[in-house]
Amino acid sequence: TILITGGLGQLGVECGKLLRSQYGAKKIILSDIREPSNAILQAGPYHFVDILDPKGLEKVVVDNKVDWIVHLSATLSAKGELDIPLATKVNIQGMHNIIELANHYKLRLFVPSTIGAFGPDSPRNPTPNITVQRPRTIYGVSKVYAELLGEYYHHKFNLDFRCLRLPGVVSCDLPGGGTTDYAIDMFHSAMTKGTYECYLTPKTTVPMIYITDCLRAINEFLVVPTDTIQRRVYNIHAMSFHPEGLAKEIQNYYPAFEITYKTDPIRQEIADSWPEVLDDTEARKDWGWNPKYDFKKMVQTMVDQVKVFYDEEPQRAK
Ligand code: VAH
Repeated sequence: TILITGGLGQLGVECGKLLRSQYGAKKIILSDIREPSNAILQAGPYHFVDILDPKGLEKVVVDNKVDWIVHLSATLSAKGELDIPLATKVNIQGMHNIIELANHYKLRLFVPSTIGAFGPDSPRNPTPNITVQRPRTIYGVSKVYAELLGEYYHHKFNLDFRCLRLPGVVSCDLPGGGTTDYAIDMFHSAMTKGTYECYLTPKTTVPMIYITDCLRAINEFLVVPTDTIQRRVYNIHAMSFHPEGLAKEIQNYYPAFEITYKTDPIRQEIADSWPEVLDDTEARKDWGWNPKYDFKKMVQTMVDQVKVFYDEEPQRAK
């Protein structure tokens, strides 16, 4: 059985769907600390579990004979800068609880890291797997902690810890609290308003990945035999783009779409400290990582997805 924490989040919901299609609905438990929709409840097991409650976590693991944990709960970059104590609790204490549990029951543990685990002192183009990591967000600091803790438990206790440093994930579902969310917001605004006021400057370039590629990477990496992976933490890369480039591509579908700019200094400073391109040579060599969505295919797919999103529930466009 696989337990997904952050099961109601941007990655959690879609990750649940993918893993259930692979292993069967009953084998995948979504958990979060929010009330699930009826659709979520009908799709398969859901448990209200707080990663800050070790006993509650342990009960779900024991009662359901969990053997893998996909730990997606996190306070993202921008939200973390507005509530450092929350980000510290969720991303650091939460990670500690999860890894202690995984080690106690010898579970396979996947935890995503991020381009945000690098900072202004790291090489930006490309950013290698191993380099200086001095992130300037509590989110980034907490993800470096997660990487280091995971590698430590692997070397000390042979815990099967696996981690992928993810680019900004583009998906129809709005995550909330990220710095890369502009890319998602732009599609929704292009469809519903025809204009978008971007909080980053036109040429701010960061690595991005379409959610289908991101979840396929996690799914494939989860089953790679542990002795064929050379490292516990890998960069994966798919594409890099900036707001101006994205707006131009969207105008191929919405010719009247207009973008304006009103920089948010907090999120601009975060984005400027992040890589522009991740070097993912080793992931490609060691376990066959290979993205299928390039920039144009991602935009095409997102335009179609956002259309469905509003066609299904027109009131969402209010
Ligand atoms: C954020 N979307 O913006 C997340 C992600 C790489 C960025 O970690 O914080």
